[in-house]
Amino acid sequence: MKAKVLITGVSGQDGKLLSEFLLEKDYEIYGLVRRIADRKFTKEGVNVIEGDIRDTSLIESIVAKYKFDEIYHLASISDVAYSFEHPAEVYDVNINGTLNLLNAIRKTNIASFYFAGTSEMFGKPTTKPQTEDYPMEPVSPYGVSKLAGYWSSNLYRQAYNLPIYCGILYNHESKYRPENFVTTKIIKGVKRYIKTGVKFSLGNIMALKDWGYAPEYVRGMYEMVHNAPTPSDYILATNEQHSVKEFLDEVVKLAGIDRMYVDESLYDVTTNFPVVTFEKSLYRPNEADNYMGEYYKAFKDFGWKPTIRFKELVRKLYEEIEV
Ligand code: F7E
Repeated sequence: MKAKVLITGVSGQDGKLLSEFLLEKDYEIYGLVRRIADRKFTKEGVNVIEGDIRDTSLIESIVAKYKFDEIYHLASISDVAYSFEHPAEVYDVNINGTLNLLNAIRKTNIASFYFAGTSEMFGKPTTKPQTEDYPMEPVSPYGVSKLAGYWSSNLYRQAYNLPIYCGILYNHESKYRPENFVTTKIIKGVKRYIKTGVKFSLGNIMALKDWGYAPEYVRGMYEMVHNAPTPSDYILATNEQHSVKEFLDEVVKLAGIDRMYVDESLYDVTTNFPVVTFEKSLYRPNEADNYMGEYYKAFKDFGWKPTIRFKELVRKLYEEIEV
């Protein structure tokens, strides 16, 4: 009999990539979507279940009915800027959604549960690289909500001896990222400029991030759940740090634009047109930055390491993302 897996958030970037990855293996895959209309964003071969992660009795009944072997809990509101505008909604979905699943698995035998933690739980690190033991002091409602989910997952692991694995994933990108994330926004913005001459805007380009290639990170989730010696917390990252400005410069270079920064804009030297303007209105009330993750524990315990480094990542995304 095939193992049964549930992916919550199956229509998001990581959900789609994990579906692709597991479809190559011998799994019966179930995916939770908020609205049945989201079915079109899921991969063929995935059994779509409609339901709100906040609906306690529905989540309990789904988990009891299907008796999944593995659950990858990826559903969350993951847009950091949005979380400042709608903190209550973000807390509700990200915290209560996680609690619903944790309570449901307490009542059912399950081989493993994966919780999608994030570098945003660290807030504004003052030293780098960060390890799993680095103090967690989030600086956005999103980070706070994820930390509540992370501590709840740790608590249920310890209190009820449950097989719960927590990833602490740094930024990971792919062609499935929508344009509200900066990597896709930059690539689409530059490609649109080339086609139409229309400029676009960015916020704080000095933020320092650790960016990896998302397909490698979903492979990491799977390897963690299957090969870690005991349920634990693991950073998946590249141990490299680059600014948003470096990402922008690489993309502009790939597009063949000779650039010049003047005041609050980036200009195309050949045409003398602005390509990007930098707007204070796009800054976040509190910027989480200085990210650089040490992935040694994941490497030591189950052999995971990223192979795609910054320049290759930018080039791949540039090739894969269309306007
Ligand atoms: O921002 C800066 C922005 O929105 C990256 C999520 O997956 O990774 C992601 O969160 C940086 C930030 O991702 C714009 O201020 C400048 O410093 O692509 P992003 P994120 O906020 O880092 C973490 C690990 C998660 O867990 C999240 O769920 O870029 N930035 N100008 C901008 N960002 C956006 N979105 N748009 C701008 O115009």
